[in-house]
Amino acid sequence: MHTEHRHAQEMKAEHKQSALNRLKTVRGHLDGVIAMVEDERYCPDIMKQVSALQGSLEKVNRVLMQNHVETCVLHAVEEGRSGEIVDELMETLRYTPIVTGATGETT
Ligand SMILES: [Cu+2]
Repeated sequence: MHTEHRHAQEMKAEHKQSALNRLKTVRGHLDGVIAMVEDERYCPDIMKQVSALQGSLEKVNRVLMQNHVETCVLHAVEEGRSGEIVDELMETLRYTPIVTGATGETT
């Protein structure tokens, strides 16, 4: 049922930078965790780092969600496509445990 979405709205520069910075930090962190597994480090220590990575990725989604609301969603509402965008938002919430406050942190 998913259609390919064009990103008609440019990302806000601050959100783009924030998302990129966070993702690149995750990449470096992930390399460290891979090295931990290769070294057969203590399992709970590795799990702690994986959990931290998951939290970092949730924050990326939070940034992307904020960008999406501030650009695409507002634009869609202005164009009178409210129903369509609400459906899409509800679908998007599946990807974001952050809406439940699971990560407990704001950016
Ligand atoms: Cu968007």
